[in-house]
Amino acid sequence: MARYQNIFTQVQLQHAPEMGMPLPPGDEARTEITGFSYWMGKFGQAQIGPLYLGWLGIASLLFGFLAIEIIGLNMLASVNWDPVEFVRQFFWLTLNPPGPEYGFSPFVPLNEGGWWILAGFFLTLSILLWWVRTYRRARALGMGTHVAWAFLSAIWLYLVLGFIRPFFMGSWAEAVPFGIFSHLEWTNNFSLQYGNLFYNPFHALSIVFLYGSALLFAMHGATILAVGRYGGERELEQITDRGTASERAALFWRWTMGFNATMESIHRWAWWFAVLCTLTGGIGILLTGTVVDNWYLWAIEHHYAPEY
Ligand code: 07D
Ligand code: 07D
Repeated sequence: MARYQNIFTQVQLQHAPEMGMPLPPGDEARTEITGFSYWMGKFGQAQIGPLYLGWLGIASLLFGFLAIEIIGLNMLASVNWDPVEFVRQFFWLTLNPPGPEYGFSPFVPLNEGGWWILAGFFLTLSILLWWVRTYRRARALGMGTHVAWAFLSAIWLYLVLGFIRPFFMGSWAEAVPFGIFSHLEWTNNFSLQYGNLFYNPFHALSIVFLYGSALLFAMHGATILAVGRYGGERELEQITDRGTASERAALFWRWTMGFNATMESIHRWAWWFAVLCTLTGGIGILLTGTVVDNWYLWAIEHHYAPEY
């Protein structure tokens, strides 16, 4: 009987926790606590921890907690501090940015958007510190910093939405509110106000990479699972030999569509598609209202939309 077929049928071994390589002296910020979870083992590794929690991680968590606290307490205040109503109305509660009368001033009364600026400041600090953490942990492990740069692409879109574009528009009121449905309303209104985002070619590009990421993920995930019976997920051992899972996986795509990615290039495809989704998205949002006021009229002018 095959004992090791693929990630979903791993034999779970309970053993002394694997602590990883020793860290250089003075860099011992790993928590020693570890545990095993049978159910986590069904989805990934059964061993939980050790976690590296240096000062960057702690500071990031603290600032993130502060932001969530400000958002939560403001939401609670908006339902007269009634915890039942807070839970009942949670999805519709919101903390809004300052109104247009305040422009981009950093000095806004707390209850008129000042709390939003503070929460946004702490959230951004938290995200940026977490970014440094992804960079530094990768370096400490002697890895490339690809994860950090991909994360930065998402942060770029986040910063365009909440800071860079409002800065260029001279108004906090352009920024996204904190709230589940309120941020969806903002998204809808943004499209309506600027003449239908579907006519913004960068929105189209962003969608291409979003859909493309899902397609690539499906193809890659399916391919590797399909060669799981030959040990395909153990990629390193597969690269040099003939007749391996890798070779079958590559041949499958060459036979079905005439072209195959390589074991390395497929991950570059995935990285670029994901990164370009938020990179082009951020460009599209930044151009809106600053360079282009109405995407539909822009599209007609540039023969991107038909003139009815
Ligand atoms: C699965 C990884 C885990 C992450 C999760 C999200 C929070 C927010 C805060 C109550 C894929 C954790 C959520 C920490 C709690 C408060 C104040 C990632 C996975 C599970 N959105 N959006 C959601 C954010 C924008 C849009 C869901 C964040 C833009 C649409 C969730 C940001 C626009 C839809 C959420 C952000 C936009 C959503 C699920 C920041 C244009 C949905 C997200 C920081 C891009 C979907 C009710 C998810 C939904 C949804 C979070 C920005 C549009 C609450 C943190 C302004 C159309 N968004 N969003 O799974 O169900 O992501 O909404 O920029 O349909 Mg959004
Ligand atoms: C938001 C990056 C920031 C997130 C960060 C994460 C935390 C939580 C918690 C760990 C998502 C921080 C995380 C703080 C930590 C835990 C638990 C990435 C974010 C840093 N659109 N649209 C896009 C489609 C329409 C609109 C992108 C489709 C309408 C606006 C995407 C359709 C209108 C914006 C996309 C459609 C409209 C977008 C987002 C279809 C509304 C944007 C890509 C089929 C009625 C955003 C250029 C992404 C953008 C965006 C898809 C329709 C509005 C490809 C498929 C016409 C305002 N739309 N859209 O990765 O970049 O987001 O646009 O109709 O701002 Mg759209």
